[in-house]
Order: sequence, then C-alpha cells, then structure tokens
Amino acid sequence: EIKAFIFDLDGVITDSAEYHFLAWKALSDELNIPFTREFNEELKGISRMDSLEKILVNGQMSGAYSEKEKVQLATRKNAHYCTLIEQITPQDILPGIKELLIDLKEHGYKIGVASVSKNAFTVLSALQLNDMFDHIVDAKKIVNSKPDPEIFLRAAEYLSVSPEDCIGIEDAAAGIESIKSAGMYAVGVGSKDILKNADIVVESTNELTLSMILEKYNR
Ligand code: B16
Ligand code: MG
Repeated sequence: EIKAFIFDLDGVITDSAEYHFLAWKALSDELNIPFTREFNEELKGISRMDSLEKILVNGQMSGAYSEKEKVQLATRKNAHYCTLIEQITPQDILPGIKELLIDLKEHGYKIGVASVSKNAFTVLSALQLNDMFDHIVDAKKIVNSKPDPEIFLRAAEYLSVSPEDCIGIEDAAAGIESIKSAGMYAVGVGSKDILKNADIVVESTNELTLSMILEKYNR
C-alpha cells in the first residue's frame, strides 16, 4: 500500500536541469570540449564530480587535469550554477507540481525529496516549497549518486516507510534506475525512449495527478 511519494528535484519540481546544462556548457566551451544537449541527458542525476569526469572523458581530456584542478573546474561550474539559480522564484515550480503536493498532503501521504544536488535546499527555498516536504535528503551525506539506490532508500528510511510502499518520480534515466533498484514504483517525466525502465512515463509534469498515478499503480 502506497504511503509515500519521493520526488527528484532537478527536472521534476523545477527546471533547474536547464541551469545545470548552461553552467556545464559554459565550462565545456572554456575548455574547448564539445557539449551537446544529448550528452547532457547522461549527466542528469549524476553528482557534480562524476559529471565533470564524464565530460572530460567524453572530450578525451580526463588525463589533462590533476585531481586538484578537477575540483577547481567543478567549483567554477558550481559558482556559475549558483548565480543562475538566484533567478529562481515560486513561479518556476513546474506545472501541476504544487497542486500534486497539496493533494498528497491532504490525502496523508508522506513526501520526500531525493536530489543528489548539494544546492537542493537553496533551490527549494527559492521556490518556497520547503514546508511541503516531510524530509529532504541531504546530498552531502550520500556516498553514491544515482543510479545507485542509496538516495531513494535513505529517503524512505527517513520517512519511516518501506521502499515497496513508495512511489519515486524522476526525469533522468539514472534516477529511474535508482528508484527501481530501491524496489519502488517509478514514475518518469520525459521521453519514453530515455526512461525505458520506468513503470509509467508522462511527457510533462502537468499530467502528474494523484488519481492518475494510483490508477496506473493499481492496474
Ligand atoms: P550539484 P537531481 C542532480 O540533481 C542533477 O540532475 C545533476 O545534473 C547534478 O549534477 C547533480 O544534481 C549535482 O548537483 O552540483 O548542485 O550538487 O536530479 O538528483 O535533483
Ligand atoms: Mg532530475
């Protein structure tokens, strides 16, 4: 019996995924490394340092920087990202999300956030959504980023529900993997081709309603 809903942040609650893209794109341009939207898909749900490594490997530049330099590059990307997210206001909550959260609360479901972003608290504060969640997992305490199930399992633990009673909502392939390996029901937002392993996929967040999700779940 479903007792909790666990949300990804970037790309599900707000489109901060776009700001991650812009910040990585700017860094890649500086380093003369190709960076496309298609490649960016592979970075969704991946931690900051792992993302940088993927970008460098893709540009055959991984050997060109020391560990210390890599940390500096990632810090530079983050500084740019932090400037970009200063623009975020409650108007940037993706369509249907606020309504869904209110509906979940009214029906007594627990609500969690499982974002590997170390900026998740800042983004949720800017959206004025912090109060809606029973628990926001602190990414700083997570060892393995998605697709590892760690962050979704941790969220369930904090919400005191077992994983099989949770529904996870994600926009990234790595995130869907994470939800499925945690033993939860996975709702994908985005393209069916990318989110192949989700139990259900919707194209846009405004299709996410409690009744639709439960209906599909109970089918
Ligand atoms: P930060 P999510 C993830 O957030 C993003 O999808 C991913 O693109 C980003 O690199 C990662 O957070 C780390 O973010 O650099 O802010 O710590 O999708 O799990 O909400
Ligand atoms: Mg995401």
